[in-house]
Amino acid sequence: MKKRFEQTWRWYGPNDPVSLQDIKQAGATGIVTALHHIGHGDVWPLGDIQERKRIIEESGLTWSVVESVPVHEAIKTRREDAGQYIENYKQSLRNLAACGIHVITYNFMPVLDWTRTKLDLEMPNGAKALYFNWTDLAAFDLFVLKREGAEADYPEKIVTAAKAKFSTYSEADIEDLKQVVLMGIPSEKDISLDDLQHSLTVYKEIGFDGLLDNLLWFLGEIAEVCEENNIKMAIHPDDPPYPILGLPRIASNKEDYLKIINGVDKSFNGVCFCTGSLGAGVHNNVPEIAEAIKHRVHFAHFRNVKKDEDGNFFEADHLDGDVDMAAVLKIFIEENQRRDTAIPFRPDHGHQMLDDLHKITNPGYSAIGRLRGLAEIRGLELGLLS
Ligand code: DNO
Repeated sequence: MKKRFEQTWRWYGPNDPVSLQDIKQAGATGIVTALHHIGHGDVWPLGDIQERKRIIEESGLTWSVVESVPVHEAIKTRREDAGQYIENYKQSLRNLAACGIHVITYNFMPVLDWTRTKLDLEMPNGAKALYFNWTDLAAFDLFVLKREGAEADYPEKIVTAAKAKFSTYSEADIEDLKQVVLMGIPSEKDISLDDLQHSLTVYKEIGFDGLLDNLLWFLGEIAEVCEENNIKMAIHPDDPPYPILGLPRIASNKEDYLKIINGVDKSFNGVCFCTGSLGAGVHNNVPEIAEAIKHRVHFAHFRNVKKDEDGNFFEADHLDGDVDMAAVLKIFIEENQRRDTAIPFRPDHGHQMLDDLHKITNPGYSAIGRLRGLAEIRGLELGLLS
């Protein structure tokens, strides 16, 4: 019998409006979660991990993947006090491994995690999608953040459009845009404009090469603990896969990923392959990237995007965007047959649709849109396997 992927689902913990029971009904068996109540950089206590695991297992599910153990800014910037944060990170990894949890997602994006400019772009069928628009980002950058030299980072056409658009914004529009751009992970603290401004100066010094060095240094520091505890680290791509707001980004395309996996050439050092994040890059050929790094993929996010000629994109239905999902799946299905344990994937994001339109949901993480995505991907996998 051919091996199938492990079907997982991101759950934000006991406060997530989507319950573990809902997730079971969607057909997933694995949970992807994190201890969002633990401050970035602090050790994840054994007791808290055990408690979360108990809740998940009581529902008949398995805690398969951690997303994420956040990497503290002190490590990303290799600040003087970074050593303490490395020790904490290692202890969190040991504690997770002691509970039987071995796949850890993380990212190395400076300051901001994923970035969008609108969370409720209405689709022709009335569903709502997440959206990224360069003109809005430039408007934020130039007139809200007021970053020095920002104009030079955008094509003239975008600067002109941003000026025109910003002049029509009300106070409320500006506040909305600010909130959306600075928004972080639900139930974690959003970043403030002041923090962001401060970080811009720090990262300007570090640049692309410095940030890549810091990542490889971090991986080198945790290598022994990962190998001893059979931990698999999975770096999430930059989302979107471009330097934004003048911040360097080092996990945006095939070349970046090859530098990362070859930089610390050990099997623990792997990738969370996100088709949506990589697919947002106008020069990224997602199946080609999958082919190049499939051997190091420890976890996958399946999601789709549709881009326009300026690189603006919205999140499309899972099988209906620019990414050829069948081509990507074929590569991972084949890879999965070579593995001892099935590759876990989750349907990443989904449209807010049907009943969820009347509910308060976490942007991208409402139940029904993801249920649709999971069902479509599961069907596609089965079809390709037969
Ligand atoms: C967005 C997610 C990201 C991702 C983290 C991984 O929905 O894909 O938030 O979980 O960047 O560290």
